[in-house]
Amino acid sequence: SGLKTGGVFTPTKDDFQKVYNDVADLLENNDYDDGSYGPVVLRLGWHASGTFDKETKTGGSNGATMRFAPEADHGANAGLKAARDLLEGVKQKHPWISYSDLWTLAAVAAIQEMGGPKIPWRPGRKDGDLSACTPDGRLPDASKEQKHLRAIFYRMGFNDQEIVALSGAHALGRCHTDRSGFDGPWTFSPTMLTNDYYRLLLEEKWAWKKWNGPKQFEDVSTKSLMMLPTDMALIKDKEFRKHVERYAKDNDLFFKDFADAFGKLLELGVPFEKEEKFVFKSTTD
Ligand code: DDH
Repeated sequence: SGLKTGGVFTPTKDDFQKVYNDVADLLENNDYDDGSYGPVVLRLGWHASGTFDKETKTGGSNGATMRFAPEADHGANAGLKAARDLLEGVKQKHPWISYSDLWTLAAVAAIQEMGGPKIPWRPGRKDGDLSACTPDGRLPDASKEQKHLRAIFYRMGFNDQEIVALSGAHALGRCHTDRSGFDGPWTFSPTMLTNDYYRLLLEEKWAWKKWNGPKQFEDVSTKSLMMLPTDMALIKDKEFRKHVERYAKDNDLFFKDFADAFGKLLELGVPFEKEEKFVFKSTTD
């Protein structure tokens, strides 16, 4: 466990594994959504990181600025309070960890505990203040298509293949009418990470849902699954579609590329002092 040198606590890998374990213990909960906080905790890590702008080197997970009103209230972050509140108990128990390290580590735990790949992770993020909040509009708008996707993700420093790999996270969780306005899950197993998102995109027949809510697609056969306009853009666009087809055929390839891209996402703009990354034990290992 951590060393105390001159009153300063220096956490070791074991200390971070304890944080991982405490997060993992909180995820399963039959009173919440589909029985797990995993998807919303993952989304917190993604939205904390996905504000990065490579030109100005602003945004990203360093700072955990979503704690503050301007950023917490951005439309894209609606509902993420559930995840921030859940993790507050872990922060109280391990006060030495920064919120920005905690939120990204928790996203790693969520992925691994929902059957996804190991995501090597390293500490080093420091919490910032309100002045580091990013302007609204840096996260993707689900009503748009490929041009917007490229503008948003190229700004972070991702390419087409990485955009498609990251989007496979929509195998998990669901849309909530009281958060984004959209409704429903993308897959039949929203608490288990698989390549089903890609398979369903290609194999199901999708049509506009007839309702009063924002424009979204539903699967024609069961009408219980959904796709956002940005999801459908991945099969409309030839370059994107190529990767959807690769991941639909090969779950191992998806896991590998997802782990690489997600690991990169969590590190955007963070001035790390150390190279060493930790691979956490999952509770099922
Ligand atoms: Fe997403 N996402 N996401 N998403 N996302 C929503 C839910 C979840 C977009 C829009 C939405 C990624 C990319 C995109 C997760 C992870 C990731 C919802 C519904 C909308 C809308 C929110 C709600 O109503 O509660 C758009 C647009 C994009 C895009 O253009 C690419 C990425 C890259 C990830 C990731 O983690 C790497 C997860 C998980 C959820 C489910 C949350 C939940 O509460 O359940």
